[in-house]
Amino acid sequence: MGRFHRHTDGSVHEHDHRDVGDHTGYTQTGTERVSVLENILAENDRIADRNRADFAGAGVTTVNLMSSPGAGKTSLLKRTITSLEGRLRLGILEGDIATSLDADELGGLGAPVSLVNTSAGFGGECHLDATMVRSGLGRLPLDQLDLLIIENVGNLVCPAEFDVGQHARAMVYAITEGEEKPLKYPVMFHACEVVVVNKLDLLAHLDFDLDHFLANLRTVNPTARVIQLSARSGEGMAEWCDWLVEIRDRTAVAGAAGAHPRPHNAALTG
Ligand SMILES: Nc1nc2c(ncn2[C@@H]2O[C@H](COP(=O)(O)OP(=O)(O)OP(=O)(O)O)[C@@H](O)[C@H]2O)c(=O)[nH]1
Ligand SMILES: [Mg+2]
Repeated sequence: MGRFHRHTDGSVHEHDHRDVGDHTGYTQTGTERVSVLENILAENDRIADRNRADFAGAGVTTVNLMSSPGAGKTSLLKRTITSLEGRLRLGILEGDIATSLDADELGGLGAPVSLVNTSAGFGGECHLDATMVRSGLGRLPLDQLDLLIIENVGNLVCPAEFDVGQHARAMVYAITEGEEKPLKYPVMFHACEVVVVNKLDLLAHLDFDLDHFLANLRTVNPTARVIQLSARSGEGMAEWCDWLVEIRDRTAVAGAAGAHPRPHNAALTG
């Protein structure tokens, strides 16, 4: 899938404004490309709204967890399943291009896991979209869950561009990735309300400048909650789990009031 995205700019526009990029360089197919991409996004949003309605009907809160490959999503989820035991009934939708490796790792820990491989009928896409998520929901006992965490495909770009019906987006960033990543991949860092800064156990062994990273993050997302964590040592897990309980409580209250708005979307023009 080529690079495109949508941005919501409520201060200027009264409605969602789609930005599918400048396709004039494609002299033969520019117009067709724009309209195909707009159709794809519109269809995705329709399915995302259906997912959202189903989540509301089942009373389940959904978090879309994203990161670049290897930042530590699965490691974080393994600890999360055991840490939340007795507090929230958790389910996992595991997204990967191929293999059941992560789903197998997470299975048997006490949470139901549904695997969606994008190579199995979805063209091997580098992200989950709303239809892919929907395809995995039937394998989960949604009405017996409080919280569903979607482990998106490892990729620092495309996953942030697709609404899958989630209540909140969170990301894992590993300190081995370099301080400049928020500036180079602003859509992802901007889209998330929580940034888990992982692999802190390695801090003493790297020349990573945490303050520099945090300053870069603040330039693209001044309000993101930062949770410093090590999925290896367990440091920071309590704060992460408290946030999950908090988002669960927040959306449950909104649900009781009948409010299920489409959440804030990736909002940077490229
Ligand atoms: N030292 C250290 N290693 C970690 C930590 N978290 C994860 N790792 C290691 O980082 C590697 C990748 O972790 P995963 O949890 O598989 O990362 P992921 O984001 O799920 O990867 P993909 O699903 O492939 O995108 C593994 O070797 C983990 O053991 C951490 O906090 N500290
Ligand atoms: Mg993983």
